[in-house]
Amino acid sequence: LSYGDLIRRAIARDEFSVNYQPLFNLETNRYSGAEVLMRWQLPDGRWAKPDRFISAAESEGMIVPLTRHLLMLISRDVRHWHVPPGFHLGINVAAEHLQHPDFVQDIRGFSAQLAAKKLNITLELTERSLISDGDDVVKKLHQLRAEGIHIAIDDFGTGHCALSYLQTFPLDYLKVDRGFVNAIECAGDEAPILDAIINLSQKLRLKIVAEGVETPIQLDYLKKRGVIHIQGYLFAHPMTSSALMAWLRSKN
Ligand code: G
Ligand code: G
Ligand code: G
Ligand code: MN
Ligand code: NA
Repeated sequence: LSYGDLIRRAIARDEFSVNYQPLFNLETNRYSGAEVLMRWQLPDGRWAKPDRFISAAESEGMIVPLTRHLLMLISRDVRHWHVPPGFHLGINVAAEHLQHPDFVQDIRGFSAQLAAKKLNITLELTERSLISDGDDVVKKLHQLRAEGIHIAIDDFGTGHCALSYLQTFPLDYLKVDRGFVNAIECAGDEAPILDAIINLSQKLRLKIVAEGVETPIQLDYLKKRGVIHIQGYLFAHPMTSSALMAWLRSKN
């Protein structure tokens, strides 16, 4: 069996599940959303590595069916959620899905299923996915934004991309890659690239999310520079849907 066949069989056997990593908002001092992260538990109980099976799904033409399956799994979870209106849900979208003719319809259908919860759905795109078919993608993103979907650039700063795309595409958030946050190791450290990204986001009126925040020193650095949205192990690890609900009940 090819990796693609294994993924197809695993979808049929319901072996995929979803984890949610809470995002903390320093303005409200509350958890204000979560990023969706896909998980695959093999029949022998081991967990497949997400970066491995996701890149395999991409190269074997399975990322679109897998992401559609993921959207179904999320809907199944969210039905049991009690969250305030505007709670953020970040979903990673692969380049190939963005280019797919049914992309807008897939997201629209998903959003319609969850409409009652009034979530703030944010699609996390990589810089790489914006390179090809630019005009077509711009059109799709405008359509979705007109329907209340938000757009984030994931792993910002790692994409070998000309920055001009920041003015071409309709965007809401930059998620600064955790590598730039990791540059802050000790009190007194400077992180010039992180500072530049924060300044850039302010000039462009984009909101910024800091990823991979692991230490109080990093948190303090970000706080001092006005970063509001924080994601990282310092606050919360990825967790199951029911653990997320328990987390929000006890922390918010
Ligand atoms: O938990 P972490 O190891 O989950 O994720 C590893 C990588 O896999 C990250 O780059 C993350 O963005 C990606 N990833 C996790 N879940 C998904 C998903 O549902 N879709 C896509 N396209 N990527 C995902
Ligand atoms: O590429 P993307 O940003 O979507 O990937 C998210 C990945 O980052 C997931 O694998 C998630 O488990 C991981 N992650 C989340 N918070 C932290 C953190 O504080 N430190 C590290 N090293 N990884 C993190
Ligand atoms: O202590 P409490 O249950 O309120 O903390 C909730 C979560 O928020 C914890 O995971 C904690 O790490 C995180 N948290 C909230 N505010 C801060 C802060 O200012 N500094 C640090 N280090 N963690 C914080
Ligand atoms: Mn992401
Ligand atoms: Na990222």
